[in-house]
Amino acid sequence: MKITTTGITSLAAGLLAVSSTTALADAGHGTAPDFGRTGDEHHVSRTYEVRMGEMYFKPGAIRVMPGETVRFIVVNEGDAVHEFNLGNEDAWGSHAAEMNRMVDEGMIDYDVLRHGKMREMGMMHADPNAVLLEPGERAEIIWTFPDKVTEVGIACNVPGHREFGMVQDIIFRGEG
Ligand SMILES: [Cu+2]
Repeated sequence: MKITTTGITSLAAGLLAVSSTTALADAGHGTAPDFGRTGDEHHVSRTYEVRMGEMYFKPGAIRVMPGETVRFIVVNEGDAVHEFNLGNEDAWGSHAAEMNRMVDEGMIDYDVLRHGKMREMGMMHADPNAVLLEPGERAEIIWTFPDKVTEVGIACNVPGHREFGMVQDIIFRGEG
């Protein structure tokens, strides 16, 4: 029965991944707490290079204006796989289960991402608000922040990392 169960689980995961990608493309984060959406590169007014390592993001203070579109150039300068995930506690909480499963299923090792396995399981980790990088990799996210000040930050949801300090608020100008 184990094979059957695994088959169903991975099919369900595949369907889930497809439907959530579609929802994100259509409507930002739908009814989820609004922490922004994918931005247009023509509207970028600020660029941050964010470096990730064990267990930090640099710079430690990222400041944005409400409604601003920011380009994040994300570099993993550490020795382990790290994630740059724009969101809030609720979003990270539900995403953490997926990340735990990716480790359990061997999709994420300490310093390697098994892309073949991720494809196989239908878990390509292609959310517009996040990138998962091996040591030495870099990626870019263009993000438009909400018009009003809201709770948003960055976190690494590789199991254990957020708990060990890979999380910080993004500061809206005027918040101090
Ligand atoms: Cu990390």
